Amino acid sequence: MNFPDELIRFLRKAERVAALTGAGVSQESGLRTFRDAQTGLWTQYKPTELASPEAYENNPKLVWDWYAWRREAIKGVRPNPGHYALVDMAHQFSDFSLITQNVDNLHRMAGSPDVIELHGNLQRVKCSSCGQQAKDWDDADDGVPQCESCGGLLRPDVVWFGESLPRTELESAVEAVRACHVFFSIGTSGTVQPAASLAYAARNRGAAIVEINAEPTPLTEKVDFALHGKSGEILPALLDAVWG
Ligand code: BV8
Ligand code: ZN
Repeated sequence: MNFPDELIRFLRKAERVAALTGAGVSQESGLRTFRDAQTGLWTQYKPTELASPEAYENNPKLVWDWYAWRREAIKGVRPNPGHYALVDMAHQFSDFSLITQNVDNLHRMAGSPDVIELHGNLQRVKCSSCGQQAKDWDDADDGVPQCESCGGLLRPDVVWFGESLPRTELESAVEAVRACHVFFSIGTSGTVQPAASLAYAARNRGAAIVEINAEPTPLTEKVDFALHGKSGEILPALLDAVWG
């Protein structure tokens, strides 16, 4: 796999870098992306229908079970070479920020030290009333498990459509974008806001934008370097070409 000399030169001298990842980086780990149709008993639902406070209000058990099913589904899933390449890439720059839209915990599992999780994490569960993190809960429970402090119903600690992003994470992401010389957009269709705006904010600050994605996206025509293909193949090859 060869890369433009200009990109290689640029990365060799870059100091501050930010990367935003989406479901595409987990696709080679066997996780379907949001674009893919739901599988199994969830086929009749669209993620946007279930990942919302309204859906949880109307039918907490259905939403709880969907997330319990997703936690179960990722038990056997492991990071892929793309996740590991991002762990290595972080050491090549004086300042590297990894921002993810994914809730699958695979960046942490791969060893990325600080991951800015814009949309939360499937492995975390909190109380829908008092917000306290739940240490453990019984997934087999036939209802929705309750908070041990206040008895409120538990919910996944993820950001639903219509919910605001956690303030600290969003501020860290905006800070990283403000300062970066290079911004990677990896495995994301750039359809969900405000995450999708980060690339444009970086571009407006004069950062070079590198897109690594299986197919073109609305961002593609605005980037400096568009690398189309699988992130699990491109990222390790890029690491090798620049710092090999
Ligand atoms: C908010 C956690 C303020 C839950 C997620 C109308 C117009 C515009 C915006 C809105 C609107 N109405 C509402 C909004 C805002 C809304 C939004 O953006 N909606 C969209 C659908 C239009 N956003 C919100 O609500 C956000 N909050 O705005 O707060 C507010 C407050 C009150 C009222 C209004 C606003 C909250 C958004 C967070 C939602 N939570 N996840 C869960 O997971 O269950 S979003 C979820 O979907 C993911 O986290 C991710 O962000 C998104 C999926 O996107 P991608 O990751 O990009 O995945 P996708 O499948 O789309 O693309 C994958 C790409 O990878 C593809 O391009 C594919 O080609 C590529 N690929 C595949 N394989 C590979 C690959 N690339 C490389 N290698 C491969 N192997
Ligand atoms: Zn509680």
